[in-house]
Amino acid sequence: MPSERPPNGGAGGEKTDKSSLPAPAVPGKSKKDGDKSVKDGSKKDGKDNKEKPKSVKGEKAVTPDKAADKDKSKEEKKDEKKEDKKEEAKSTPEGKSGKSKFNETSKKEPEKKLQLKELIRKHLLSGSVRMEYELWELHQLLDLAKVSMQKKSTLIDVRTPVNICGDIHGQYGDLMRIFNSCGMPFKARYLFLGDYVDRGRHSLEVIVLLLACQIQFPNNIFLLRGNHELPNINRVYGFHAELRTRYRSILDSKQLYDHFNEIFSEMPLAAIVEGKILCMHGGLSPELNHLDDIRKIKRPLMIVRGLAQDLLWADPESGVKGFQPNKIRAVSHVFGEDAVQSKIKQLGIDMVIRAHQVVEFGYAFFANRTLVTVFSAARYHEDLCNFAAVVQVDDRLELAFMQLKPSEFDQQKKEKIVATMDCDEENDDDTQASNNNTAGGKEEEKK
Ligand SMILES: [Mn+2]
Repeated sequence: MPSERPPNGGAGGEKTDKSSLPAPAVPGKSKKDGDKSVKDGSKKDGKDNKEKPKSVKGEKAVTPDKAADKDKSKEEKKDEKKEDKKEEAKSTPEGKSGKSKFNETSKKEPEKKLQLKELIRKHLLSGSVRMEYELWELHQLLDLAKVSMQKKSTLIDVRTPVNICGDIHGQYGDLMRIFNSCGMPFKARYLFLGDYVDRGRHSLEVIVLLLACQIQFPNNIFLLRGNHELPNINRVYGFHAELRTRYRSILDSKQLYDHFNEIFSEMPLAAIVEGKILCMHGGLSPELNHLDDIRKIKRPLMIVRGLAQDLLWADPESGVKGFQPNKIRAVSHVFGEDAVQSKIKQLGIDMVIRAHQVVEFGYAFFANRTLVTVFSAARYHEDLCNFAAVVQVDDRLELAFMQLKPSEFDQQKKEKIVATMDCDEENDDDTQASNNNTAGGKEEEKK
């Protein structure tokens, strides 16, 4: 079963753990046509149909994450200690006054200053290749990111047009494909719904590029927190191991890992697009009765509970009445169609867009199309063949869906067999990333 467990109960940080595979949590009747509120035209062109993955049936949604509650206490204590020090870190991003505890590292090269634009340029020009980052530049980036996050409300206001992306999970190639298709981050507006790290092989490239863009283009790039931006999760599911592998010194990698999680704790938890579309990583909450309930949540949050926890972890589920305990994840809630309908009425919004579950075509509807699940990591697991998708909201609040196809699936499978026989080193096919996808048809959203 898909499970994300705390260190003691878990698989020791193996991101490819087979046990973390599909669970039948279904975010709804997404493919049903003829709903009055939205016309779904996006999958009707022959191209898309041709490319449909064979191996995934129905609208299976994977809930890869299970909560990791039980063994938190150690983490919590550590985290609390950290809180004390945090005050000091609110200084200038360049850390000239040495306020951040991470400046030890940057101090070694005090004359160097992060060239943010250059960093972004380098990423966008090189495509999806692995980058080399100096420790001091990462710490400086994180200091800047912190200042930038702290300026934002826990519920951020986002204007249209906007591209809304679900989980990326270290699939840097997919992030590049998204930028190629929907527009470069200095031109187009993006809202990311969290889960940048873990599982994929390039968590660092994904989170570095996105943080850099958010700092450089604060009115265009918005990042929300996902449940993988929690230390008890990203310690186990890949991010921690990636840093350890790339920065061999235990002290260096620990400082870096802690610094990242400090920034994650400052991330906003939800967004509201033009006052009408509520977006978050997980889902709704019985404790969400007014949008101000989200605005009132104070950050940093090292541990999430109650409303914040539901925003990061909850799932929609067919057949459920109201809110029920989320048994698959062992944390937070599942909520039924009735809960979506009553909450959107109560909150005075049109609809909800969230991520957090793998869906076959990259997006799926729920509750009479008043909720959309979007997932932006294609072929998320070697046994899956899911599309990635991006929800594009235009000025009239109409939705379109851009899909990235797992088109190389069969070919890659063959190559993998050959590669294994040759004892080949891993090679990144990500570089093929191109916009070999089609924008979906226009979807009209109700008023
Ligand atoms: Mn998630």
